[in-house]
Amino acid sequence: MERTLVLLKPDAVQRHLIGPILTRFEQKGLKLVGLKLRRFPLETIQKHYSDHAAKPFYKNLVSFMTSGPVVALAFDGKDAISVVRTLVGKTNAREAAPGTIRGDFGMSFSNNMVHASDGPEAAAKELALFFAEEGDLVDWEPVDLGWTYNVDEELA
Ligand code: FUP
Repeated sequence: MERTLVLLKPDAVQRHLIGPILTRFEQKGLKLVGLKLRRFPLETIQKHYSDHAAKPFYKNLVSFMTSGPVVALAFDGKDAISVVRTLVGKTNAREAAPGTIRGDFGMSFSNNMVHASDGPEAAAKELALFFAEEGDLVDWEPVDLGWTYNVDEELA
């Protein structure tokens, strides 16, 4: 099982897309283990995008991500990191495939609604950043786990 971080960016919140986007992840079979609506502090967003600090788009990116509330989500699932990235689609929403979240809901490169961790190292760092408090992440067992997966084959 893997755990990954998703952010619903300020454009998703402003455009009333929290529900439709969350539904995509839930219906896929990912297990929601963390959910927070916050205006995250500037330092949190700067740390989150520290890999991009030298890039020309960094300033706009940080300003966009602090321009309104963001929803932080944590999901568990088999291969959750790549499963979520596939659901989200290409960075430029205009080029993202139909059926993906960006492909179905957006028209922009920068206002692309969703962030998703791009690997295990990033996921660990980002989960620690956005779900740092005791009790932020909730472990529970979905009753349909044995229908979502073939438990013997896939979760052994
Ligand atoms: P992604 O992994 O698809 O979220 O994209 P990146 O980590 O490469 O980039 C992070 C965010 O920076 C993107 F969601 C959009 C923004 N960005 C730009 O605005 N311009 C660029 O040239 C590249 C990224």
